Amino acid sequence: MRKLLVLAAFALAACGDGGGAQTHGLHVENGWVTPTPGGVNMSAGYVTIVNDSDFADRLMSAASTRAANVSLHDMQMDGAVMRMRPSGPIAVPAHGRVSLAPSGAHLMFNGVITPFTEGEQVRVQLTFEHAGAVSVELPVMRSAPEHH
Ligand SMILES: [Cu+2]
Repeated sequence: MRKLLVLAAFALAACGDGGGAQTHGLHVENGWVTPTPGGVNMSAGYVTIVNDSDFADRLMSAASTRAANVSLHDMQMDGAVMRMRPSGPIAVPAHGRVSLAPSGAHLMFNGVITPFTEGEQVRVQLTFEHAGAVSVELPVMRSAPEHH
């Protein structure tokens, strides 16, 4: 019975979906990706995921037509050295927010096809366990945008 109620709530949330990067009470803000100067074909992307719903969700994967693949990475200390490595799904608590930010979790673009240049937007599809696919346009910036 509880499961049915949860499903009904998701259906209601879907009806209220205003489009854009908001799905099931979940939205993405302050996103950006780093430029790929001179032959570099890797980029890091950062987003803040805001979950206004009563249900926890998880970011499962990311993809973009601009790169061969996009993976979820985090940073870990390896002795005295900070290294990045693939992470599992990124949990987004109910009524919570998670920030992917420099020195922490990020989206890793490998095999960037055409360079990411400052001032343009890179479309990225984020796939959540419950909210499904959320498409976002992330500006190419050298450093994090000001928070509003
Ligand atoms: Cu990485």
